Amino acid sequence: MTTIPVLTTDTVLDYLRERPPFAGDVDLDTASVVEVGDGNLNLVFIVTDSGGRSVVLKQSLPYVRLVGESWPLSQDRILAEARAYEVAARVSPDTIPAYRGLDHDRRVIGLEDLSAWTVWRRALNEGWINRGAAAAIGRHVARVAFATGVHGRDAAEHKLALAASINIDLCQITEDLVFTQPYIDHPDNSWLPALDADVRSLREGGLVDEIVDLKHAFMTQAEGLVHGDLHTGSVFVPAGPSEGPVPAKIFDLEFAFYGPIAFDLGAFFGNVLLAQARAAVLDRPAEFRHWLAGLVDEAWQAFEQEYRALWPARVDASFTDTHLDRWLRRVWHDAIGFGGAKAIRRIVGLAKVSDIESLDEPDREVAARAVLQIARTWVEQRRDVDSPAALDALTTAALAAVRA
Ligand code: SR1
Ligand code: MG
Repeated sequence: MTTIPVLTTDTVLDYLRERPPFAGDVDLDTASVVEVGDGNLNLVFIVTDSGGRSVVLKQSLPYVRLVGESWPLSQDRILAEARAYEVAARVSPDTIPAYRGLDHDRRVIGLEDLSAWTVWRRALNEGWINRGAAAAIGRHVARVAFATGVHGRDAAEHKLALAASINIDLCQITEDLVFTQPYIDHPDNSWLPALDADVRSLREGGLVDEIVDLKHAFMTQAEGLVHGDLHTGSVFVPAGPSEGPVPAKIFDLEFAFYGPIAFDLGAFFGNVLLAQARAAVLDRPAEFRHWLAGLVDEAWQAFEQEYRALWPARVDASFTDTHLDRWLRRVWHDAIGFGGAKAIRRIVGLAKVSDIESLDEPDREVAARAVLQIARTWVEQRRDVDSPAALDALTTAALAAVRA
């Protein structure tokens, strides 16, 4: 594996002097640099000048940051991210940070600085309401799905783009961490001792068979370009609570590949469940809990509405309206299943989430147990849950028991 030299806070300004397009209108003579990457994989630098102008640079490290150099990982993942930003910038520019392009040689991309915004997971942890952000996610997924799938794109172009977008290493991470490791004895798994019986019971009954069905769909259902890791830590919202609707900006696109459209929606649903479990054990105000309970509906309605609005522009008229209805129904059911799988992995496997991990241990135990139980129901009963209201009824009833 070729290793490309990594940037440091000391070398970023000289690097930008060689690459004026990234620097834009930032005055490099007065600029300072901070490294702010708090994700699991990469370096993220913010460069800010004395006039407050700024730019973000993201560079892939040659290893998994969360684990260290013992887990090498190709820096080519930034190429997948660049491809995905190029598509999103074309079809959904209002739901991503402004994209400034790729430096292929150094595996760096340039992005708009959104550090005045907040990562949505942090806002949810604080108990802030951000109306409209889930709808932005639904619209984003619909636009990218339609533009890159065979409904909205010529079949030959779809096949060529699919072939050019394989993302083997990062898909393997998801296959392992989401669909395999939580259900076997694996050294990267961990959970509270009090949850031992809960975790062991995941391997009993029919859950594993359902999970491998979802894994198979993830590995084979190359419908369109998906984000691949669309959790609430991959979304910026304006900082602080808000009364009116807010925009949302989706970032961290390095897991992008041609996969099931339901996977991105499911990733979001599963992370809403994690936020709901936190809100339940912390006994957050009813307004916040009710708003959380409506996020799956908000995202799904926006997705369906946007996709139906795009439908008249489909490139192949042989796709009937009945096919659309059936396809949407299948995406809905699969999204519930993927949501359950994505929630379970955050309790059992490598790469936990602050919604749960920042709770005191007694609350963490209760919240984690609730997530496991509800997520299992989502996976096992997904084909019988016909609407967001039905999913919410199931989830809210289980969470009420937690609060009681
Ligand atoms: C080893 S990477 C662990 C996780 O970080 C990313 O955010 C993905 O969710 C991945 O599964
Ligand atoms: Mg990420």
